[in-house]
Amino acid sequence: MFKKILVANRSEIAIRAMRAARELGIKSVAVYSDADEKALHPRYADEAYPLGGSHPKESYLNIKKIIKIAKDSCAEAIHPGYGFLSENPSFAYACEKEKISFIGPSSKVMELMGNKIVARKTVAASGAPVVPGTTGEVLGIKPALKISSEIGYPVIVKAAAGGGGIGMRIARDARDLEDAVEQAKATAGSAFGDPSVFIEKYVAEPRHIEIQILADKHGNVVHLGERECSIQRRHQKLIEEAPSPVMTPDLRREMGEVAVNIARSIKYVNAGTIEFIYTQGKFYFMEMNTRVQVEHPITEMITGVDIVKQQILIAAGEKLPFAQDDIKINGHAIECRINAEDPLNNFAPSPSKLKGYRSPGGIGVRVDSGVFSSYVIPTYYDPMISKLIVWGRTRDEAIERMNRALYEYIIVGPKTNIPFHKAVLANKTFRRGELSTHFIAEQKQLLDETMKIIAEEQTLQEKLSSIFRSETKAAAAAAAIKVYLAGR
Ligand code: MV4
Repeated sequence: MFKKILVANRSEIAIRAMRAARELGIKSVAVYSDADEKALHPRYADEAYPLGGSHPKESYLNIKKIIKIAKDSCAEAIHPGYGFLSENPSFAYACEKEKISFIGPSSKVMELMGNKIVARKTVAASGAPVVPGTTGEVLGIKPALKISSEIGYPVIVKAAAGGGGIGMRIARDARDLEDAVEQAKATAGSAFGDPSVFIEKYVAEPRHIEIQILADKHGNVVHLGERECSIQRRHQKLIEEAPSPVMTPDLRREMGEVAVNIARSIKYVNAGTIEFIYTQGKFYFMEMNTRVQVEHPITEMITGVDIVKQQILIAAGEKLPFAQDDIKINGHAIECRINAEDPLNNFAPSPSKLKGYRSPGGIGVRVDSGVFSSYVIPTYYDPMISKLIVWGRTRDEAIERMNRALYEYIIVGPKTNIPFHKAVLANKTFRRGELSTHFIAEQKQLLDETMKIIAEEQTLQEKLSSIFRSETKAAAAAAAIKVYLAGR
């Protein structure tokens, strides 16, 4: 087992990884940027070293510095978290070269799945269903027109180096196609330095359902069921839940087996996620994520498996301690991403000082965060304040519990998306579980509902702000809670 690992990330996911390390008796090394000098993650660690600079390029994306700190501090492994360097094959390769265990797959497998054309080909060869479309790169408008008329319009043009929706273009008919290909190529070229694109039939109102897998170095692969991630806005997930409202035991077995086969076919090692789009009982492979995902806690809540701990154990060469039949799904979990952003101003980031902060608690509530009262949210990184995760015996209980937890949350300072979450949870279509990736775009009344909720809570928020302006910290916290509870 490792004695010490470095966590090459910040905020809640850095703390998440260090918590797993601590439970395993492993020392943790944090790295931090100038902007994160007062953050929680360097304090949680056993050792912490500055990266210098605040911009991601100077700090959390600086491969050389991170590798040097790992070597100087004698860390035997690096956990990359999500985002930043987590899916960068050059970083995984640098670790391999320096004989540092990368807590993730090999750089080769990461590269394979990073190219969506190669991933699509590889995965189709494993027998997994892919959306009808091109076998490889689209090499001109003539073959693009040919394949598109064969599969039928509308089609979607996607960047090989893409993911997260960058460089995607929909073509409604043959007249649209040339522009779509040109624009997709241009965006992909400037965003990724790789203009290659491919074409798929466009699936109109899909759900985004993903399967969590774990694969060890001994050829054991299991899946931990699915997550429904359809509630997203411009490719930013907002609410995730597990299980999916449309899942049945048979469909889970089928999607799970497909996901496990994909992992086996590429000799995958680490936690991983196979993303599918789902429509009308059918599902198709989209992408594979080779990192731990933001929303992994909902799977932990319904399976009892510590996914990050398993990542570390897998990297250390341990065998998975359970087989597929040992994995049982228990109850329902929901995650709301709590962001410092203004839902009434196009969700613009609203990073500022947390003048007052108290997170919810009680039965079935988990808050993963890297913030605290008086913390200043830096402008350099994504403005997530926390992940609020609840568990309930049923979906209805989980929804009510999330609602209750959102109402307990005190955040004074930045604008947050909490009122928007409350609006989604109250939405009848959401309550019926009738979701698609277009849910937020279609449910236009959500913003009006959000505005109403903000108006209703304005007096309360003003009282809280004035308390935190005028009183000493301890007195303010006590007074805020009193006002807050009276405000219900
Ligand atoms: C699609 C699609 C419809 N048809 N592919 C978006 C990002 C990338 N993960 C794949 N994406 C999509 N691919 C076909 N053939 C619709 C989407 C899509 C989407 C997928 C998952 C989650 C949110 C989404 C939002 C808009 C579009």
